[in-house]
Amino acid sequence: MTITITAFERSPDGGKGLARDTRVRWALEEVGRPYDVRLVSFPALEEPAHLARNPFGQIPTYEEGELTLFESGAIVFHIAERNAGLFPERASARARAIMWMFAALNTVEPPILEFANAKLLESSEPWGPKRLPLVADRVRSRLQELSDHLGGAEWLDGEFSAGDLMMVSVLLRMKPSGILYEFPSLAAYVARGEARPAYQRAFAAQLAINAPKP
Ligand SMILES: N[C@@H](CCC(=O)N[C@@H](CS)C(=O)NCC(=O)O)C(=O)O
Repeated sequence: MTITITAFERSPDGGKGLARDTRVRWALEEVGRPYDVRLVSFPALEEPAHLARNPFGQIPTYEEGELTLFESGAIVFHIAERNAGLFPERASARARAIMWMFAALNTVEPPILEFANAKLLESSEPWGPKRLPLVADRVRSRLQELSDHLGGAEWLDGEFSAGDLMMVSVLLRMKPSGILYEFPSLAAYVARGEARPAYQRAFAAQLAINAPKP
């Protein structure tokens, strides 16, 4: 069955791999499933054809036969459940991999998104420059906790899993600000994720679409 995902026709990050189709591409590459990509412009996100795939008018989406999914977490979960390679075999280890996926999306990503919004959308507000350091410190406090947990381990819980895929994907957004590098063990963890051949292929595929054109 052919898998089709949606991605931005032109991502605002210019190919840094921060749009959430990259995590879905990465998951598909890890499990060795080929996929097609439907590119969507910003206006097309709000058109009925796309709203039928995702009522919130966002990417990524995932289509396979009669199944249509949105939410990158649900999509990666589905891929991990249906294909070998992203969830451990033992039930308790699998439950913990799922826990780490939720931790990435529900505990670590929210302050990171708040920081991104404060930087990109609110910096020209009169209160923007005052708020940014507060939001940055909220990110730092989460990253410190995560770094304390990770210690010198390679991955969050034994072997690489969908939990790491999601956590690395979320942390990547803190590279441009430099805040990630305040936590050397997390920076090394992200670099290990980026070094995986499957990530490299996913990154290259989105870059081929989004790299600034001369
Ligand atoms: N929670 C959703 C968030 C999806 C999301 O924010 N997608 C962004 C691109 S990374 C988007 O489509 N933005 C355009 C918009 O919201 O209009 C997920 O994880 O899939």
